[in-house]
Amino acid sequence: MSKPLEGIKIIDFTHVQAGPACTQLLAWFGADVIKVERPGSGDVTRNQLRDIPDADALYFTMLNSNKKSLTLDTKKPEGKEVLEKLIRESDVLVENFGPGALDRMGFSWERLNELNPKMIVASVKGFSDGHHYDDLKVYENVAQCAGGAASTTGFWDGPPTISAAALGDSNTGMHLAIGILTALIGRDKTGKGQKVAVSMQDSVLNLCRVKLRDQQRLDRVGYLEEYPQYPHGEFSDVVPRGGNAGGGGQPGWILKCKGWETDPNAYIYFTIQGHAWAPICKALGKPEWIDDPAYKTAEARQPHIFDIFATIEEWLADKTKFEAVDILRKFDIPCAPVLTMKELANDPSLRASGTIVEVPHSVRGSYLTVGSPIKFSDLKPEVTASPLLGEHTEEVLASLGYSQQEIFNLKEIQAV
Ligand code: CAO
Repeated sequence: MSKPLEGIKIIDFTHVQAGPACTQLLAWFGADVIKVERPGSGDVTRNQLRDIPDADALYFTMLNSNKKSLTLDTKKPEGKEVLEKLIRESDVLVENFGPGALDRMGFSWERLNELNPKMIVASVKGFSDGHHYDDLKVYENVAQCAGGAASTTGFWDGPPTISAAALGDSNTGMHLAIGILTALIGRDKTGKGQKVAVSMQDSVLNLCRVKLRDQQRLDRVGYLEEYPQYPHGEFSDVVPRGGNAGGGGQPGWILKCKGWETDPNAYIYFTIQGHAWAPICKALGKPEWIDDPAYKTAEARQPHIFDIFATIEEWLADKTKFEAVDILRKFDIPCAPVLTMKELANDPSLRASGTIVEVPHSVRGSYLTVGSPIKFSDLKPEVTASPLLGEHTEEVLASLGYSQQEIFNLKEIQAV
């Protein structure tokens, strides 16, 4: 069966995480993704945090599967010439260089559009064009701070906190992938390419939209009833850090289970859904709470919600996180164990669904990666190894019409 993006040729001028996450996704879905890398060094993540000497680091292999690697010094005239040929026959160019780098290389949007008016040019930058910080280089944690995630994550008595989830990097890459697919559909109608730009700040803020909701509620009423600060604590004029509070209309918290004293992850997340109050009381062996006016409504529960959580923790004291969830699931209570990376890596369900996949690699042996989180009825994305640096240089140059002698000469000039 042909894959939906088969026939779409993508110049992958990306590095580190935000851009590569985007192009990897498109490669899984069938696009021909050619990663253009600097001769001799390539994407910096090939060397970062290596666990095996002389083998591409996991940081690289887990973000660049299913791609080809073409080494090309695009600052040299011969490299520019190859890139121009590639541009003329590609559908998309994706880049996440620092601000202005592509222009300095001689490939401004205007020039790219002139070379191939049908090509979509997709960029990740830290801040959007015209923003007062649009000259800044940005990494993940910088974006989490700039996009509102850090000020709203963590505990109220601690500093702003970074999430381990790549809200700035991979999340921005996913936004960009949506933009590229939209522009491709648009091109089918107009025949024209366009520029697609996503900033890391905007992408983080998009995921923090409920915090902007909360800022407006706070401005209006002066408190936020689902936060731990309510009703006994203080609110200032900015959205506070709410610890592990649920962000919707149902309170939740991370609760200790059996073994928490020695196992830092012996916890579950427990949600108190309003309409599930009766099942919760039954599950906890507290049927008397069902109609007790001090417990019956969400409003009545809120002032002593942490006493309720403490009672649930007493119930959890002799149950592991897995045993607790197995009981609570029967009562329709939204909950989950706090899972470690080790548990996730070995989870049979995730292996069966293709979310955790083992990929053979010619140098490092097999490694685990996260496969497509998007599941289709008519497409099963296969994850193949990331390319070695320059692995496909000859193949790509030959496909552009270069003879063996020209390829040899080019490689000499480029010092590949
Ligand atoms: N041949 C020749 N030169 C190449 C090349 C190639 N194949 N590929 C890249 N280069 C050059 C670029 O032209 C640029 O040169 P100049 O700065 O002289 O114009 C340089 O390599 C790359 O610069 P950079 O600014 O992208 O790299 P950096 O390591 O200084 O910064 C980063 C990295 C990520 C902070 C920056 O790229 C950035 O802000 N990107 C946008 C935001 C982003 O995507 N960040 C997320 C990264 S994931 O955490």
